[in-house]
Amino acid sequence: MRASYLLRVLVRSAVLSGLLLGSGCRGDGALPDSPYRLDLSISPTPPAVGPARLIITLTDSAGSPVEGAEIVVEGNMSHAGMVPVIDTAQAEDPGRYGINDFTFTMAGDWVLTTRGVLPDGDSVIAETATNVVGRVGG
Ligand SMILES: [Cu+2]
Repeated sequence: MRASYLLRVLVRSAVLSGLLLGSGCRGDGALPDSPYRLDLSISPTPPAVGPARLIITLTDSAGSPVEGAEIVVEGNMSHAGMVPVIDTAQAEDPGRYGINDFTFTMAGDWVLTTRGVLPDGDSVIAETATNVVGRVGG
């Protein structure tokens, strides 16, 4: 399985339920009518239980970085009964946002929902499926 966490980008009124992806590699990023592209990468890959670094890049239709967005990532597991993990990304470089210690609380299948609100009020949503492994070396 490839460690590509690039997923579809949905703009506004995105329906998130039912979008669980079975594999970590899917698609080319944006819906045809989406003016934005939102990519999420996770370090390390695959992530382990505990803190991981998330890097989010946001670009417009011309590939230019989009600054000043408010970006929040919510992690949910594929089974019921888990408390979601929610964290806010900090701007790092133009069009790049990061979370240094997004904490995966359990091994298994996760879906990260990244929501971005742009300065002009537009919103972007992307979903990223990943498998979290047990902590290595205790
Ligand atoms: Cu769980």
